[in-house]
Amino acid sequence: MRTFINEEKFSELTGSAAFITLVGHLNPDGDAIGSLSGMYHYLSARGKQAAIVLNNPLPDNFGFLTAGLPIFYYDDAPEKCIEAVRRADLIICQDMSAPSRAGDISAEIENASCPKILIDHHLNPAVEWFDTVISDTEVSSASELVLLTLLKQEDVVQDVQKLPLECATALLTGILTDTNNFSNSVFPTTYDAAKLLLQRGADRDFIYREVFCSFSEQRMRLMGYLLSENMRYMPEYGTAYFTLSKNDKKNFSFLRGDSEGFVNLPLAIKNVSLTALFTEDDGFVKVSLRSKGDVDVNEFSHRYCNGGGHKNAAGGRVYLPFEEIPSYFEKCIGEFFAR
Ligand SMILES: [Mn+2]
Repeated sequence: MRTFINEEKFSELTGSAAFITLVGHLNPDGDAIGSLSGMYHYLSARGKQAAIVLNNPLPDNFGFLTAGLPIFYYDDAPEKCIEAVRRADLIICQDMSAPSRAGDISAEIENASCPKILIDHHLNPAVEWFDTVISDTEVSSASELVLLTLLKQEDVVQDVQKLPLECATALLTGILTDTNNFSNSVFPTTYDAAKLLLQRGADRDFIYREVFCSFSEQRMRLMGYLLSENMRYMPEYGTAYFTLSKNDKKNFSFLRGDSEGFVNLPLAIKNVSLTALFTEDDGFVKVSLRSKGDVDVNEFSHRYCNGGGHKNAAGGRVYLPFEEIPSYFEKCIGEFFAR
């Protein structure tokens, strides 16, 4: 659904700002950093000063998008993040539906008096916080929506060659990651966007290698262990899930980002249409959910996991002792599919 598109207002607000602060969601993913890095390179080429503010760093395999950028993480340097928000003439939030999704910097963003823009593809954008909202749920990613927005700017006017190469690389990375390499959330426009970015010179093979083929041996062994030892299959509900404990992480020298993509694996089982990965954290259990077809994990997460997202991809948190997760989840699944 297109709730609101206003490229003219985007043009006006970015045109009159000298320093622009770009913000993405907590636990940033490839689309968050792809869309932010893409926007950063576009604004830089237009002579704007900009900074990127995130709650916490990304997995190392996205280092090729962050190297050399003025990017601040609240976990490492809260004062730099606060300064970047306070000195901004304009704040652009991307790949997040509300300021609260930014993590510990949220209150600063809400209190900032400068204009704010939202560019996002999630359901129910919190429009009340923003001066203009560019929202479309029928695109693959925030990165695709950033591309559509930039193509309409008067210095680009549908000529993708006018965008910096680094911008094209970053936006294609966001599309590749949010669609899991074009396997989900792909719309006809997504291929058009990818075509334009390739024509601009983005190197798909390079991006694929960096993002999907740069993990450690230990990560591969952890994946094998989870699939063979921890995965539980509930054929009567077309559901498969696994758990990742702190102990498992320790045994396999877990690094941030190592479990990225694991939740998708059981979807390769013919009968499975809902998968979940539960990861033990401090004081809560992180939940990742994926589904095929009409099974709505956004709804599942709202009902049982204190979260949400998209129909076929959602996240959340459960506040239960880790060992109680299997019985809780299996009860929820029985209830969810009984309706
Ligand atoms: Mn996204």
